[in-house]
Amino acid sequence: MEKIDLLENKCIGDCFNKLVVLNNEYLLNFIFEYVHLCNPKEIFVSTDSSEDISYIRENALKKGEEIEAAIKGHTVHFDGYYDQARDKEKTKYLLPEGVDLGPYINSIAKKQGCDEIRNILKDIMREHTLYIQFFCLGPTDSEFSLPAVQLTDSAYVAHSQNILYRQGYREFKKLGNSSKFFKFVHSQGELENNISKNISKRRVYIDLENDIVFSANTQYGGNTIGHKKLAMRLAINRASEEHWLTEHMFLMKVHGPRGRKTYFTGAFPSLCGKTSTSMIKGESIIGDDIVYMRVKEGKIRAVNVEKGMFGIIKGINSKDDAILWKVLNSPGEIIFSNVLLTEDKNVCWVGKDGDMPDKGINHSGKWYKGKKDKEGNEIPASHPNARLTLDLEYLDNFDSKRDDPDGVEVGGIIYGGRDSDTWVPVEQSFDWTHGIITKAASLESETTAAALGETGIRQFNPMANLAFVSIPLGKYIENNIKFGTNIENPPLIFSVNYFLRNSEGKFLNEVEDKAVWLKWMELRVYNDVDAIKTPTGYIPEYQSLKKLFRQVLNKEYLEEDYIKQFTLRIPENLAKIDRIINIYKTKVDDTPKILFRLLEEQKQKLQKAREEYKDYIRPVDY
Ligand code: OXD
Ligand code: MN
Repeated sequence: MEKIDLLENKCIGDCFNKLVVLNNEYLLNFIFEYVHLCNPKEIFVSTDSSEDISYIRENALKKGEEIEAAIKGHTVHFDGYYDQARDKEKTKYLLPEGVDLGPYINSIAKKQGCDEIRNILKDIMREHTLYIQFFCLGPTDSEFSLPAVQLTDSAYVAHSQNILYRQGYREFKKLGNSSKFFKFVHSQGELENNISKNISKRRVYIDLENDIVFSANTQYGGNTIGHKKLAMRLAINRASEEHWLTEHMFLMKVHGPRGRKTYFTGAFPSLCGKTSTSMIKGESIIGDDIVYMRVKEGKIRAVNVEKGMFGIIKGINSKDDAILWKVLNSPGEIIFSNVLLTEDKNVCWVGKDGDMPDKGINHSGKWYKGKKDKEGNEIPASHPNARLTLDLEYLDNFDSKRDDPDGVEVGGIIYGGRDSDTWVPVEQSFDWTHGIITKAASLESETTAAALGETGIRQFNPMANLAFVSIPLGKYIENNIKFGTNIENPPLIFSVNYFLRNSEGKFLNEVEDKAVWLKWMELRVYNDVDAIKTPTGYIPEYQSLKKLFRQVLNKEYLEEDYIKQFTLRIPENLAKIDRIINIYKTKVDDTPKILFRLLEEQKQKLQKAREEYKDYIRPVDY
């Protein structure tokens, strides 16, 4: 038989048998189809065994996709100069005729897109080894578990996945002859100096009907690590069908008075403080990027979809990030990407303690201080989106509940973005629906280096999830509203803003202040602290913050700072509501009516307050 022969011939050692014992005809057909199309030189199939996991890591080094650094276990990988972030433009949904997901969701006609990607993938792996890996998204043996298979010809991608996701070969054994799993096909394409050469043919195409994502001619993790943002897009669709949620959120434990423990999730766009919040000193981390949430016995429970961190390294230093700093300076399995590697194999990045060396290797090749790119821009020593990839278990603040099959009960949900002029640093919504509409669905954020394109532009980014939403936006908002409305005591919903500035453009808060906001939110979950009711939500009283600043940061918190930070900016808030209403009216189909009603109500409250007070209301004036 052609199928069996082809696979058997290409499989290294006993790899073919590893596929056969899974006893899944559908899986075998899927693998055959893409082996036939991509035509790899050979195939390695990974089980959950430590030998298989090591084989992949060794291959990444042997093939030059990673370079060993000075500290044991540390390796460095480079993506191409123009392949440093998620490619939003070339990431498209393959939609059948007649299906339209709205203007925020980039798509291509299915037939045309399939033809295009098949052409690109044809024989693309002929010089490469294909790695086939099995993972479980969410904890294993759990209602949350989603099995997923990855086909990739990059040992770096395969290695990253082994660090970031729970092994799932055993889950596939349990699955039997089922077609219900996610599938990813990735090829880095033709290489030049180990860098994807055909960037103009970079594509990420998503087939929701068959739960497959194709990714080609790219190496950057956000475009290639199937189980991360590619799976997230499939899981948002799956969650919508099955009435649960997939969100772009951290999951952490906040420690309250008398040993109280409360779990929070938080949604922030990439590079806006999600990882740093989940890493706040004194608290514990379960995850820093993606959660699944389900309602179980009247409570919202959440799990970390991943087991590792693919975090931004820029700015990490011994003072602000002591836990990560320690890990980054100790032996252990860590992949650094797009950092600066010096001749003596030290890893450096912008914002690291100490002086930056003036030469080394980085994402531009041989680098020296002052080097410019083709466009005449000075090349920084490390890319602003340079990353570290490690297992969360390395962290001293790791919370072992990460792998609990039941997940953890969520007490509070936080939404935050990069907002220089509108929201106060922390605010609680009036209730679930008010929070989903005026905080989550109204989130805006200034663009960052995590996606290609200009940075610093204010953009609508509901739930910090716009880049990954795979269902009509109106439906996604409605799902979020419904999710908490039938629950007796749903989690409280908060907004935070770490990026508020004064009229001279100066930040009004210190980086570390978020630790205080977190403790205040924890107290609010139990009604342990009073708050001031404003037209937009509940804000802290000065006295409670003063006390918390002393307790948490041992810092004197001045009332004049509090006033500047918590002054309600009515013109900015009104302008924001108008922008948001306009977006939902003109660009989103089937927006739930309640969204317009609540935003209009909020507008009226703000207008009334403006008449009563003035444009800017100080918190001490209520
Ligand atoms: C990420 C992203 O890498 O959102 O997590 O870009
Ligand atoms: Mn993310």
